[in-house]
Amino acid sequence: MDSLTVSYLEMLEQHDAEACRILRAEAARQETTIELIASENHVSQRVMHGIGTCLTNKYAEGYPGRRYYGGCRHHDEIEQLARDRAKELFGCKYANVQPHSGAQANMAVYMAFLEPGDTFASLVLKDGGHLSHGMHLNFSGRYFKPVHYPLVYDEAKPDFEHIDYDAMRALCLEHRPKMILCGYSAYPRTIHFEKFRTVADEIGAIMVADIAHIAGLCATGVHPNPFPHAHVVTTTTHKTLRGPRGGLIMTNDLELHKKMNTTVFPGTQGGPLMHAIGAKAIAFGEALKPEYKTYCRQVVSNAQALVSALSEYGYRLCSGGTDNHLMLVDLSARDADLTGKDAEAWLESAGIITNKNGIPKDTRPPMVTSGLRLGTPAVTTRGLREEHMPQIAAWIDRVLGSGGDEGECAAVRGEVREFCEGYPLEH
Ligand code: DSN
Repeated sequence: MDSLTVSYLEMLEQHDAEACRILRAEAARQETTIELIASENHVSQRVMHGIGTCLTNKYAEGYPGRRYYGGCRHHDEIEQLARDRAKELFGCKYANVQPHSGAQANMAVYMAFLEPGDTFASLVLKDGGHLSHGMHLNFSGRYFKPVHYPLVYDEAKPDFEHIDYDAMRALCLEHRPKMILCGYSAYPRTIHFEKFRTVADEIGAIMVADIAHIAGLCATGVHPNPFPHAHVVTTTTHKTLRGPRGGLIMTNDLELHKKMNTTVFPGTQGGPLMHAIGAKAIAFGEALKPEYKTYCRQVVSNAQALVSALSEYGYRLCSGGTDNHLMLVDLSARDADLTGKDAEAWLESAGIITNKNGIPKDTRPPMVTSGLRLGTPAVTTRGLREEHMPQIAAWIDRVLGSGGDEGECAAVRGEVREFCEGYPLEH
């Protein structure tokens, strides 16, 4: 735990022992477990405390220079700083840093470019897409009409379980969506943004890249940047980007920018979370430093090392491996009866935090699944390197191979706890 958090908790204890106990317990959980959820990270002290500032006290509806409340001078400055740093980071002309989350960013984009009932193209959730890319219970599936492009499902093909770009084009020519969405939550391979743009131009559609997962990799050139191909880029700020929880929308087109400013506020949000915007500015500043690029490279090297180590135990990696920070493990190749639900629970009891995840053609429901999604952003922040990945794979296999045996899980829990002591969460 970092020193500022320690003093904050000491102070809180005097005023609210109950809340303090919960926060201490969560801090201890994070300290003593290995975090492999691909969408999570450990922020720096600067970002952690950057979100708990006096900026939270202000209403600042509107945008810098045009607010609906007085007293916004410093809020204008911090929002402009966040915007400027985002633009520099991704090499684009316009940024809106107000979305409260990635889903909110996407909602503003849908509202800017689609009318209710309009068609858009995306990847389906179980193939690696996101809730806000057309899931039937989400606003995106309820008010708009998704058509889903497929992966390559033919095992004999070298690009098995990669995006099927030819089929994506055919689907778009048939349905003529107004918007083509790419960028995913559980897809481990490089995204060829230019192929989406070519099809978007053919049918006069808007091309949107939701880079929530890979934002940090895109910003540092470790994954291709969606600019200049995408008309619009949305992202979260808290995954590989290692900032506070939040969203971001970017574009190179002034007219699109103006339209989306309106659909963020007043379209879908009220007062911006200025404390979160302050922390975004700080996080973007960190991401502009050379050491962040080294970090992003290491994230991918660690993911590839974990893929190799898991393969040796007989696990099948969907899409044949990874080019980014995450991997999707098909558990059925190791044990046909093993579900993602059990694997997640057993690993958690051993101090290894993961999430169950559907795999392409999964026959099990989303709360059960046949897959496990793993990612390396958090462990890399913690200082782990390629040489540590075989140990993590060995722990995973011991737990899963034991069928969740309580004694074995407890033994691994002890080893994980001891290991974590060597990599404290202060950075
Ligand atoms: N829930 C996030 C993830 O885990 O990928 C996506 O929003």
